[in-house]
Amino acid sequence: MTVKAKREPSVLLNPADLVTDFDPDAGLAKPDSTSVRRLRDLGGMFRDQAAFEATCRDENPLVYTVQVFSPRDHEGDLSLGFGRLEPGTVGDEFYMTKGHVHERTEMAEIYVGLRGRGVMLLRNASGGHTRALDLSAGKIVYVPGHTLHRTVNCGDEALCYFGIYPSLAGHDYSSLQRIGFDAVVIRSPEGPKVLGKGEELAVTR
Ligand code: PAN
Ligand code: ZN
Repeated sequence: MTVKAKREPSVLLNPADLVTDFDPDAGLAKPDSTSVRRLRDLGGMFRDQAAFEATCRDENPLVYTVQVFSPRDHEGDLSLGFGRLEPGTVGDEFYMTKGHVHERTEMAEIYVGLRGRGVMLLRNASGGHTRALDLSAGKIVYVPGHTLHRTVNCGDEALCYFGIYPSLAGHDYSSLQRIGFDAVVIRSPEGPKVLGKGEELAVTR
């Protein structure tokens, strides 16, 4: 019996959808979608609730923008998220993303630091302690599947990066509320510090 080779659908129907310009500072020229997070979207995530409320009282500053390039979202496809995280703090804690685990938890992601000074917090979704890795310009961080991930801007300029992930990965923010990160990144006179349960954590570079 002969088995016919399965015909793959052509993906090059519209090549114009498969290419975009980008700028490491400003992002993508032709994003397929854009989302903006302001400080009030991050309620309950900073350790100093009084400082959070004081900062939000009169204004609602921009914290980060994510532009997604996702030409196709079938099994096997990839998407790219360009993140731009503004500099700032709530109390002494640096601005950060919400953080999530992928809905398809087994799916990994690769982050590429483009500009600025940043840290990624990673935590196994089944527990264990949070780890801190350098995500400054010129760094690449591999986020394995089953891992909560958050980016933190610990510099004085915007932190810009790419995250490249399977298009079907999805974002689960509810596990974050259950598990969270047991570490914060704070400004100190000696420079940025990552504090785990009361003790300073080393940043893997
Ligand atoms: C990134 C993130 C981006 C924003 O593209 O979505 O850094 O972080 P939150 O989604 O946690 O708000 C990514 O990890 N995508 O999978
Ligand atoms: Zn992700």
